[in-house]
Amino acid sequence: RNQERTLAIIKPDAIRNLGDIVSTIYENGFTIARMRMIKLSQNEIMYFYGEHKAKDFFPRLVEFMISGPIVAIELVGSDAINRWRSIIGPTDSQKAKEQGSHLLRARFGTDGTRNALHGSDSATSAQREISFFFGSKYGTNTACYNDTTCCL
Ligand code: YYY
Ligand code: MG
Repeated sequence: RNQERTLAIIKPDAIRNLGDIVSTIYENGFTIARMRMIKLSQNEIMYFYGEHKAKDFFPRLVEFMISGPIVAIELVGSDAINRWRSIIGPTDSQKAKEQGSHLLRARFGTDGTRNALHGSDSATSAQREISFFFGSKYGTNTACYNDTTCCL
């Protein structure tokens, strides 16, 4: 009922916790449709987070996200978009720690940049972000692998 898809990302600071995070995903009744580990280029991260390019934290965010591989996960579940965001908690991991030690950003994140996990914020974002990493169901993805012009 009300099945949705959303994009989760395990960020570079939480890759070592992949196992615990996958367990938590299934404990919360989600299904993993697709998953891939990838190290994105600077241009690819800048494109992915394009909505934030004018923010003061953008350079810090980009540097962090290219510091190591990430794991992109297409999640399926009821009310998946909002429910995944409530499971990870607020953007700032310190705030997450105040709200509850079970929150994934409380468990695995450090601060407002190194926050362990991503979750799409709307159906429109989810569709764009899933396509970025996985493309159409059977075709190739639209993410640019080698700094090609689609990214900037
Ligand atoms: O959706 P969410 O990830 O919770 O936060 P956004 O406001 O979309 O920001 C995206 C990303 O940018 C956030 O996960 C960490 C980083 N960031 C930051 O480094 N410093 C901030 N003050 C705000 C966000
Ligand atoms: Mg966001």
